[in-house]
Amino acid sequence: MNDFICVSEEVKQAIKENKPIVALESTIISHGMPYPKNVETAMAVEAVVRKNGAVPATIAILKGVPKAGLTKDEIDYLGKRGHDVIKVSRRDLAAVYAKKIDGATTVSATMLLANMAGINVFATGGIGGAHRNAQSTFDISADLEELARTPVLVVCAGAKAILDLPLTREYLETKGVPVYGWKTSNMPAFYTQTSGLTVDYRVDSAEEMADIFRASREFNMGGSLLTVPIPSEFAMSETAITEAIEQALRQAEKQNIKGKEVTPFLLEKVVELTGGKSLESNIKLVLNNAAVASNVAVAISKNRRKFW
Ligand code: PSU
Ligand code: MN
Repeated sequence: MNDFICVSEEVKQAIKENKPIVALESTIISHGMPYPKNVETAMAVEAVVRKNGAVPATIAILKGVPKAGLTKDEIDYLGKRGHDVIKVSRRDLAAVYAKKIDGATTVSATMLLANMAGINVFATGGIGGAHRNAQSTFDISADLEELARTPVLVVCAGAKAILDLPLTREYLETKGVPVYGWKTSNMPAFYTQTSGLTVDYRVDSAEEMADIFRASREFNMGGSLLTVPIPSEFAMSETAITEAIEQALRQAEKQNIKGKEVTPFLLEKVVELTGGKSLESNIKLVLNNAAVASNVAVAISKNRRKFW
């Protein structure tokens, strides 16, 4: 474990005893959902992790201190401050630390910090990816590069169709990031169960995923992506979500939204345009991913052979 990151007593103990731990990101709290649903969801996700036998470690930077394992008050603080907290991806870490300010970590920064702390399973909703027109804008999330280099298993519901999913898929392939499908061969598209794309390998149990992930560590392969389809009862209608996404994209273009603002802007607009329906689906799939991630973390920790 690295001393640079402040790990809560509970998480520290779990690391020492090789107990299962699931890392959780904080940009989803500050920038991914509105208050107070963001805080309620973050707490519910932690409860699901515990119920499934693992220890939750929500990751963020508070007054410059990178932390793994937040208190309820700290989660509440991030949720209330929302967009006033800096959205921190890999490139922001050093400055936010040295300036002693608050930062909510994206998938990329959460992976990096989780790995520093010795945590190797991470649950979230969706990852960032190649945006539409990335061919000319070069707007490709740092999440994809992080997956290529940092040996953490990220459990998500795929990527949102606000992105160019085929380009995102190709990029992962180029970078050598394995994409697994939880009980499916189709890559899910966040609000819907399929994207029309395939995964590299279907995985049918937590034990199988644990074996594969352990092997990926031995081969020094970098990160892995386990995609879990949203449970069918919570999935959205393809036409409703497509329409909302198209409209959100048009508004982003009209308002000339750029850089790190793009994803939070689109997420917010989609919630608005679906009358909050997409938010409910979003919450359900995050809870589902947290349960799957916990089961995999438990399976990984059962094998006492340590590769890291
Ligand atoms: N996609 C979602 N919800 C989210 C995000 C992505 O469905 O909350 C957040 C995650 O923190 C992710 C980040 O790492 O947005 C990606 O931002 P960007 O596209 O600017 O890299
Ligand atoms: Mn971007």
